[in-house]
Order: sequence, then structure tokens, then C-alpha cells
Amino acid sequence: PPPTLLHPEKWCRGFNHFISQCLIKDFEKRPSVTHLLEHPFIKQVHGKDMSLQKQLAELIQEQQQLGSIAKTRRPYHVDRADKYSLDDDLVNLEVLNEDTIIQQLQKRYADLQIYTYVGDILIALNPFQNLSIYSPQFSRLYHGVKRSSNPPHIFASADAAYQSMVTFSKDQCIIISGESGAGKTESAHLIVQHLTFLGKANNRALREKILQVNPLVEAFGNACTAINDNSSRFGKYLEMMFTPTGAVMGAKISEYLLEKSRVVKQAVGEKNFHIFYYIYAGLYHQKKLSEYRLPDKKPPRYIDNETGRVMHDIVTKDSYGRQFEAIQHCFRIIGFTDEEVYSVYRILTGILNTGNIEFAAISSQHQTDKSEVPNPEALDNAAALLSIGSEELQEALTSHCVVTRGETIIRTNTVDKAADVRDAMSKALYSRLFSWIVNRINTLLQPDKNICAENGMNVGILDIFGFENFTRNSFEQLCINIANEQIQFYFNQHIFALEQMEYQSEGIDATAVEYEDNRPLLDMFLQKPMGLLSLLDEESRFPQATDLTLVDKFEDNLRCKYFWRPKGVELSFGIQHYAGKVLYDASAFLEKNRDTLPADVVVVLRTSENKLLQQLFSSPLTKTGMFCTALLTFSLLQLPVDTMEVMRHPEETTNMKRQTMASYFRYSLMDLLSKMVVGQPHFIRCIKPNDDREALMFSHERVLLQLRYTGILETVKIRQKGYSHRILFEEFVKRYYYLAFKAHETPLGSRENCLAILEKSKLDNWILGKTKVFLKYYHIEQLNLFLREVIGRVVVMQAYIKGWLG
Ligand code: AOV
Ligand code: MG
Repeated sequence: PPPTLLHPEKWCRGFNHFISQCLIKDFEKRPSVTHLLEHPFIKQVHGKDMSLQKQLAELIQEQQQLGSIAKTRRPYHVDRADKYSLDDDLVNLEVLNEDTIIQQLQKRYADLQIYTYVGDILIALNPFQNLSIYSPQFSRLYHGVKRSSNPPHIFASADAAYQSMVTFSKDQCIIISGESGAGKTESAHLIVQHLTFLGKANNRALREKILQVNPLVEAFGNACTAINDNSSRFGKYLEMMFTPTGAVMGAKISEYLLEKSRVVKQAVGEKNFHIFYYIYAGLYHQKKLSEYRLPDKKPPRYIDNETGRVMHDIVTKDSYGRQFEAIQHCFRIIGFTDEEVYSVYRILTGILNTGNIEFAAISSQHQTDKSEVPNPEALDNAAALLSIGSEELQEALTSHCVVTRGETIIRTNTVDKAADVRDAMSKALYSRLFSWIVNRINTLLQPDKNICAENGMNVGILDIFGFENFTRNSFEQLCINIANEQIQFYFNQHIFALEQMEYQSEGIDATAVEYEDNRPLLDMFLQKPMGLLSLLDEESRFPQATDLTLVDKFEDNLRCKYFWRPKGVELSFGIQHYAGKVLYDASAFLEKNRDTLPADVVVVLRTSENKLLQQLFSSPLTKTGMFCTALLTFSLLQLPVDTMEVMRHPEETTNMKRQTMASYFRYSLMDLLSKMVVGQPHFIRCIKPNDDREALMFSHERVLLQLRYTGILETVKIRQKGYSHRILFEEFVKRYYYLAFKAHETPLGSRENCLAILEKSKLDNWILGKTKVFLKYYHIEQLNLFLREVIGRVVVMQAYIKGWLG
């Protein structure tokens, strides 16, 4: 009987891989597909299964093309005879300092080599032009090969994460960081593209769906800012789920902190979320504006802050309209029903109409704080689209109930208050709609329960909003920058702190590398009760507090070198972030943090006849995180004490979401980290070569700054000296025993057996610690390659036997 060495699914996989290798060799000798189909392998093993034969023939053709690409290696590089370029990895620099690093990157950038390694970390310079290096041919080129056989590429990083997941049956996490406009979101797309290629399931529909997820959520969550025309205004963690053999089976997306204030107001030169322009233009071109009660002469106020400009763009260019069609396509492919999509459009256009509702003071002798709506048609339009009563809506906007000592009193709203309530309603509608879309996508993309979901693994891709420093920075920038601060902390922990701790405990003599620890700064933000966010929450509880008392409070309590208050500008304060100094303007901080949505509004929206809208306001949207696992890992990471506190009381934090933005934010951050820490991290550092978004322009100064604050020099140092892979003896033996032992043997996970395997593999430069094998990334590549060969040999044996038996 055939030896049962592998799981049946793995068996098949290895089998195809091996056969393709044999067939390619044969094909190279005699390049004819007919001849190939006559090959004993295909005939014998697959019998008369024509679809399999066809599939194989396709595979071979693919491989043939691959061969021709492989012959012209370094396709986007200056041709070089040598196979491996030392330039590809900064770790190979002989003289290591800021100058040499930057020279190398600059030289590579001029050759359009935008990717460079630092050991296992990828540096990606934004090319600001379309490069033809992301086609399926390139996906094939980077599929399952040694990293050094090709120039650095984002596909190679995605491939490494994928291989690592399949090999070690462990979840992976790709963390993309970099400042606004550095190329994180583009990189995330490319990773998803390559992972769907790698996780080739027969399920083509699923692949199609996954590829539509990013465009859809980004239409709702991205917008044009002063820095980036397609800036992410939310954090996104996309988990792609795979079967144990690496076939993609589903996806899940988590969103963090949508910048909802953008719905109602945008800074000069910035825009609202893309979807509003898409839908307005789409309806304009389809002549359906009147159906959604939108004017066709002048766009609604929420999307018209640059007077005339938007209308001009919509009438003269059809790009928005085309985008609208693309979004409709996304909805359809992913599986939203027509009814759902229609409801989404009603809510979006309902928001646009809500923005047009105006308020004016009613001046009578007795009351001066009462407001009315001078343009009732806007009110009717909004109410109609939201399927609620127009009078009830007016009531909810212009008055509010107060309960004092058991008695309910109705108070009127001033003009300003009414406008605030209107905007709060629009923001709530939009952010809840956004969360609903994300949840719906998750339901539609969840793995089919029949395909071994319980053994599934995933690769998570983190793409958040990058560090921002505008001329005017508000509450949103503060949140965004704290999130980036946290990601930087996570990077430091992984690359420096944990690694050095491990060397020590394993008795390995590796010289420590100094790095800039941003933990004190993070403590300043997150600590309780005296951290900035706690102070903000405390102040938000006082009705009399103002933004000025808030800044005073910060000044009195945050006595550290990272905080300062510039003279002469009352409402401003400065923070020395890891990525640079940022001056914040505290106006509206309290209001934004309180984030109140009057109960009266909720009550009215719940009466909506639009089922989706009703649902949005019927239950609090809850989020769950993997707190227990995270807690374990976090104790390792030695996070700030307060963070641990939050993790210990998840139920409290979930409720807090309803309280203030700061507490929701803190909770969100923890939830995100808790997801990240369970996977093995892979880091991609995006760098913006210039501020003018110009191709081939390399600003020495700007790049140097980013290299400094991301700690690239230190990273290169530690990667030169360090060992990025540290595997327990037992795990190592279990994984690689084929390389030195017989298949039927079960050697112990001992130090000696590790040594035997390592010696047999003829690798050098590794270290054995007390409990772990310390390896460089290239060792792992080499070992996996050996392993594949050995397993390939076993599998072909199995194949033959199966062929004969069958
Ligand atoms: P970000 O995600 O890092 O910013 P993006 O990924 O949106 O930045 O990139 C900004 C722009 O740079 C894109 O719209 C492209 O025009 C260009 N770009 C980036 N990477 C590439 C690439 N590999 N090839 C071609 N063009 C690219 V922000 O979301 O603002 O933090 O909040
Ligand atoms: Mg982005």
C-alpha cells in the first residue's frame, strides 16, 4: 500500500506540483502540447478526466511563459549578468550608515527599482507612476521560488507570508506602514491580488468577490485630502482565509475609526467620501436625480465646498459616473441584493438631502432660542428618502426632550444646536451604514462551513490611515497619529525588544542595538487616569468645560517633553510624535469627543420604513475582539499598563463605545492589536520619495526623515546581526526531520537532532540556543526548498503506486 505520509489534500497538491515539474522538463525537450497530453503521467494517473488534462496543459503553457520571463530576469531592471544582486538587500551594505542607505535607495529608485529588502522586511518607495510589474506573469514569476531568484517585489513578501502560513500552519499578518500618501493602500491591493492568485481555489466566483472588497469599502471610506487624492479615512484589517492546503476560502474585514466628520464638513481643498460624488454623478448621467430628489443644477451642500468645481467635473468628465457603475458592479459581484443596494442609495441620498436642511431663528417676544426650517422642501426630501415622517424629523432636529426628576420637558434648539443635531444625524447615518456594509461583506464572504473552516488559517493585511501633519490638525489627526504611534510601537517591539529579550534568555551573545522607544509617548496618550485621552474624557463630562479649559488641563497634567503649548495661540498644543512635531488645534475637540446623537433622532430614525435604516439604529453595533489570546501575547510585549487594563475589561470597553470617541478609539486600537498579535508579522515600510507626487523625483531630505523616524538604520543593523526566525527544537525537528531521518522514523525534538538536520542540510551561520534554533530568513528558504524536493520524491512514488493500483 502507498505510504500515507501526507494529508490527502496536501498529497494532491504536492502531486500536481511535482508532475508539473517533470512535465516542464519534458516540455522543454519537446515543446508540443499534443505530445504533452500523450505523456504517460497525464494518461496514467488522470485517466480519462479531460478537464484535468486541460488544466494541466494550461499549467504547462503558463510555466512555459514563466520560463521565458525567467530567462530575462530582472525584467524591470537594468540587465545584469549576475543572478543575485547584493544591492537588493540593505543588510549586505558593507559600510552601514544613513548616507550609504540613502544612496542605495536613490540609485535603485532612479532605475525604477522601488522595492528593497532589509532582511525579511520590505521597503517600498512610491513610484508615483504605473509600473508594468504587477501582471499575472509576475505573480507566476514570484510564486514559491527562493526570494533571491528575483528582484525584490511586494509579491515576494506576500508569497513569503503565504508560504509561511502553509508551512507552519500559522496565521500571518502583513503590517503596512508609512505616512499619508506613501503607498500603503496600493500595496495592500497588490498583496490581495497576489494572495488570491496563490490561493487558487476552483472557486472562481469567490476570488472575484474578494478582489471587489477593497474597491467597494474604499469608495465609502476613502476621500481626497490635501496630501492624497485617495486617502484612507479609516483603518482596515483584511483577513484572507485559507484551507489547510492553502486554497482561499473566504475573507473578513474589520474597520477602525472612520473619520465621519468628513461627511458634514471638509477642509479647504479636500473632499467628502468618494461615494457621494460617484452616486451624484451616476444619477446625473442616468437622469435619475429627481427620483432621489436631488437638484441637477447645484450639488448638495455636503459635497459642494468648492463652489462650482464639483458640478463642472461631473458635467465635463464622466470618471465619477464610471466609478458609480464600478461600485454597482462590486455590490453585485459580492452578492448584495438589489433591494439592499437600493436601500443604501436611499440612505446616501437621504444624507445629501439632510445636509441641505437649513435653520433660521424664530424671533418672538418670549423665545429667542427657537429655530425653524426656512426651506421645508429640503426637509421633506430628506424625510422621504429616509422613509420617515417629515414633521417628526423637524421636531427631532429643532427640539429635544429632557428628563428631570421623572418629568419629561421639551426644550427648543437654537439655530446652531439644530444644525449640530442635523450633522450628528448625518454622521451617524453614514458611519452606521459603513459598518453595516462591512458586516454584510463579511457575511457574504465567510467560508463555506463544509470546507474545513475549523482548520482554516488566515493572512491579515493591515492598511490604516498614515501619519498626517496638515497646516491645521484637529481631533481626527490626533486619533490617526496615535494609531500610527501604536503601530510603530508594535514594530519596535517585534524587531528590537522581543528579539533582544529572546537572545538573552537563550544565552546567545548578540550585541544590543539601540532604538528610539516611543513607549513613553504612548503612555502619555493612553495611561489612566492621567493620559491625554483620559483627560479628554474627563473634561468631556463637564457641561461647562470648553476647548480652552481642555488645553489648560492638558498643560497642567501632561508634564513631559513630548507635549508643549505654543505661546500666543490659545487653542493650540503641540506633540512631538515619533514621526515629527505636530501642532493641533483643539477647537471642537470636546464636541467631537462627546459625539452625541440625541435620543430624539434615534427614535425617529427607528420609525423608518426602510428596513435597512431601521436595522442600523435598532441595536448597538458591537465589536468583538480576541481578548484572551491578546492578553497573553501582550504580557509578553509589555504594553503600557493601562492598555493591559483595557484588555482585562473588554465588556466595559464595548459599552464605552457608546460614550466618547476617545474611549471608542482606545477600544478600537486594542481590538486591532489583539487581532494582529496572534499572527506572525511581516512588515512593509512604505516611503514617500517626494511631496509633489512626482515620478522619479527623490527628495533626499524627505526620505532621510522617514528613514530616521521609522528606525531603518537600526533595523538594518539588527537584521545584519540578528536571526529573524527562532524555532523551538521540537517544532524544528517535527518540521524538517525528513531532511536527515527516514520517513517512518519519529525522532525526538532534541538539540542533537536539530544539529543533525542542520549539518545534513549543509547550512552555516545558524545558532542553537537553549530551546530554539536561530535562523536567518535565507536558511528557512533553503530548508523549505530541500523539504519540497524530498516530499516531491515521496509523492511521485505515491503517484506511481496509485496509478498502478487505479
Ligand atoms: P496611502 O494609503 O499610504 O496614503 P496610497 O496607497 O493611497 O497611499 O498611495 C497614494 C498614491 O500613490 C496612489 O493613489 C498612487 O497614485 C500612487 N502609488 C502608490 N503606490 C503605487 C504603486 N505601487 N504603483 C503606482 N502608483 C502608486 V493615506 O491612505 O493618505 O495614509 O490616509
Ligand atoms: Mg491609504
